[in-house]
Amino acid sequence: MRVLASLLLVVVLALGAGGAAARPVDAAPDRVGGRHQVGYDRYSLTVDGERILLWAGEFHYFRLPSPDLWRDVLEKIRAAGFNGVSLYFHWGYHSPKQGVYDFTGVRDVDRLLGMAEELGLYVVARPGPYINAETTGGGLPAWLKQVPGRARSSDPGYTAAYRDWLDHIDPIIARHQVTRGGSVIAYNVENEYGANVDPLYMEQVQRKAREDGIDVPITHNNCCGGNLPNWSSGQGAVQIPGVDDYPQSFDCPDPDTTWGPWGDGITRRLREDAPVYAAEYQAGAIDLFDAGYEKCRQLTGPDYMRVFYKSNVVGSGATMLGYYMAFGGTSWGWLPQPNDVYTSYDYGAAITEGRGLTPKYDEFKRQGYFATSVAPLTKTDPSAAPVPADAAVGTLARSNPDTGTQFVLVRHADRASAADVTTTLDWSTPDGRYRVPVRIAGRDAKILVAGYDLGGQRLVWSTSEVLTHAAIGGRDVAVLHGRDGENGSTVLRYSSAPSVRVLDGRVASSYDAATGDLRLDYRHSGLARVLVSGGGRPPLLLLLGTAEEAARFWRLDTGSGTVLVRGTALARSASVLGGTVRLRADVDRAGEVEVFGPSSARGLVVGDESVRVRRTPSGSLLGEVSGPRPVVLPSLTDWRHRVDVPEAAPGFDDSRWTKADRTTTESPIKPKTPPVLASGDYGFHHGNTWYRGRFTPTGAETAISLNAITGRRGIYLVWVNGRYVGSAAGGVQADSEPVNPDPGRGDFAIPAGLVEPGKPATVSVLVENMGHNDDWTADDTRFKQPRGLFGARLVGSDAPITWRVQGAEGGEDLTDPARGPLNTGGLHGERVGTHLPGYPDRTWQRSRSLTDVPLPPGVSWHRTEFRLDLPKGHDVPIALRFAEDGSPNQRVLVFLNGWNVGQYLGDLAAQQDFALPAGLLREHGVNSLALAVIDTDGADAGPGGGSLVTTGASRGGVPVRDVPAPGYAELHGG
Ligand code: IPT
Repeated sequence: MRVLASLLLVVVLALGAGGAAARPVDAAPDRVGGRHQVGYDRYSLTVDGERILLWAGEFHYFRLPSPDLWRDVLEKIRAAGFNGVSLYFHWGYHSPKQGVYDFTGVRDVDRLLGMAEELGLYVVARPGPYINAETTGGGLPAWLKQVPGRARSSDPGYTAAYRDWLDHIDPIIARHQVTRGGSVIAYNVENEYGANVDPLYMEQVQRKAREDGIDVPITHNNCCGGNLPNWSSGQGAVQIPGVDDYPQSFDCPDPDTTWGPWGDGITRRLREDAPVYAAEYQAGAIDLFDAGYEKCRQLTGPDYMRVFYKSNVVGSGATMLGYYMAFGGTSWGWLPQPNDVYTSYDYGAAITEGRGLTPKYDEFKRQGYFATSVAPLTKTDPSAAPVPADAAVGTLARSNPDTGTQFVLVRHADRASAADVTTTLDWSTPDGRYRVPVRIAGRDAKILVAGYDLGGQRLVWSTSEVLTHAAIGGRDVAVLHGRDGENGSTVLRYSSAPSVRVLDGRVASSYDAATGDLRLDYRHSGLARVLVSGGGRPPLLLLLGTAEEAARFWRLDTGSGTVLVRGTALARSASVLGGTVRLRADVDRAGEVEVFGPSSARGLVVGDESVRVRRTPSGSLLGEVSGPRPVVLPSLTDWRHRVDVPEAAPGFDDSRWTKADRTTTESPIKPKTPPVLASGDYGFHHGNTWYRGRFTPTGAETAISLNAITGRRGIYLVWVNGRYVGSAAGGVQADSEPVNPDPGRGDFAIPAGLVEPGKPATVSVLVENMGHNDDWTADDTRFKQPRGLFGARLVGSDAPITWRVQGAEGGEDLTDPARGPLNTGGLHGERVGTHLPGYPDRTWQRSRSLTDVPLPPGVSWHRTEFRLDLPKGHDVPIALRFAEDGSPNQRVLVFLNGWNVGQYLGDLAAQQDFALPAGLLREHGVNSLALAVIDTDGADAGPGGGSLVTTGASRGGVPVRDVPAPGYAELHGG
């Protein structure tokens, strides 16, 4: 918690006398008395009485199956100025079967919380039990669909099930609480629990958390404004009720014109005695309409962030914010909730799926550094705003009642306006009344500060925004910024005329002896530097940059005080030892690096490179770092393949498959025809399921009519007596509006002569399960939708069909717990280990490329190996890229070293790249790639593309160890 401690110090120092009088949280006395006490009042959270502005980014560990990369992402989140992370915990990801839990390997959340703690990131722990999150079942385990009792209610069956989850997850969270020396600062129960609510359940989940030792404040995230219960009062009320806000909607296809269709984004205050909490504030979008995530990134880009985030902070006074998502990641395996998302969960976030930093990251940094450096922001009340001379400009203000510091939001009065307006504010600041020039060009908003004790300085007002400031090397260093080409003015106060030296750029200064005001006027361009000394205050180095220049600064805490770094693509941490600053930084190109550190610092080491530096007139060290080494990726030109559909053959031995003969089901959705064929009722929950039916033909049957429910984009394929008779799209939901009694219907003609009267015939059906519906409505009607066959009958005859079903090897009893319940389904190849490294494919046919291979309908497997030896000490994100013009009749499951990293859909233009995360990817060694292609028409050759690409290499990164998981030999004794 060292970093946290120093962050706190900044807060304490700046708070001065106007400290907090927040009340402690109710908690069992034996739980308090750990390392720190967490409290809150109407203004903010507090730790040991000191106020915190919680600026958190959402991260889903389950969408990055490589624990060492968690550190990479968490370090990037912290480096962007976040002081917290918001973490969902995914029940179904840990539990393949009722009573069975796994918290090891890629599921080791104790390790995750330990990392957050080491990095000084506060955690809002969100263990559900329900999480939504566009993941299968909304985080509820698939086996829960067989448990009697409505999910998300106080029904006994559900209660026993979720208590078992909390029995496992709560102790892990509890031991990482701030109160016990960890960094968990709040605990969120349930998720947008607004429809069909059961207050007793809300109360019981909280009581359970308390019994399990949770003593930090309990929060909730209310959805969609308006009338849904928000748990601010009454039975089931939480201590800090929060609000989820997605002002830009999910309209990714239309990023340029969309502007706040879902409200102006001001978070409502829900309780007078608790801080305003923007629990999920939109920081990206799900790609509901297949526009591709770059468009979602545009939709929620820097313009939106400036206007909506700043309006929210000043408009609502929120001091707890969770930005959804900071990094989205990958819904690998069968993690997606298929009706809303596909494999990639990039989310158009500030940090891409390939862990790259975007212009959104820069904007987060500008706002996050400000929000976590300017302490008076932790306690503000609405106050009179300066009046603009031009009514086209709108202002809002808040001020700190103890320090008087003012925060003024300046933006267009009409929030849709993109005009370029320059005007003057008539501003009564704590230090006097001023006429202050401001400009709002296009979609912009600024938070201007007045009356602020900036370190040892007095900031009277500025039209530049504050990035951050710190005491470094015996003086105050402050970074202020404005948009390129815009004028800026900054007024500081002194008791006598200070000396002003402009070290760089053009800055005019004037001193007014009557007021003591030193006024600086300049145009933002590059980075100007001004040294102010004397005047009765410690020296000040003022760095006045464009927004772009400001974003190049990194603020790092070391044992020897704060260090500011300028110029590397990322700076993760720094230490100062014996006059040398050691920087853990990522470098994506050769260029300048500058360090503002203690005056004793003379040397600089970046990564393992000693950098020759000189001291600048600014007192900093300046040098040149070298760029990354070039990376050449191998091309994949040696494939082996085979067609693999033994289940279709009439003589296939299915005697060990499970009989599908149940007549009842827990699901409120009853099958269209008996018996129950839903795969979940037989313990097969994820991926593909095979069915084999037998009937004795009468001779009159002309077709077989089936229904299957798969989730959006799912399909099923049908064979009769070994002959392929076609495929159909699976249904999403049996009873969606308007009521649909016939979901995923397919009628398959039985060709004349294929079956003979009296002679037993077989029908084989392969049904894909794209993932389970969520439970947003909390009424089981979506969540407990069946998957697999939903109805089956012969057309022309009443001959009964008897069925057997087969899914993943072992069903709920996992044979490969390291990769877990969501990695494989019931394809023959998955069951025998074809997807695993070391599978003996030497006898298969060879091809140079996937497109060389003609494919019959059904399943074929394609395997290759490639060797990597990436430059040491580099981070080289790699993806597997398919062709853009895929066949609508093909889909491909991609297995990297046995891990299912996603599904390529030939007709989904939105995703061709599949992230191959280091850890699963052997960066120094041999990798196995196995593709299961499911083809529905036999007209096309294999999928195009299939090449390795990198999304940008840098020197730096974090050390990544291979994620341990068994190969073919270990699992199949080969
Ligand atoms: C809200 C959920 O809480 C979150 O889990 C996720 O689903 C997110 O939105 C969308 O990505 S749901 C809400 C905006 C209706």
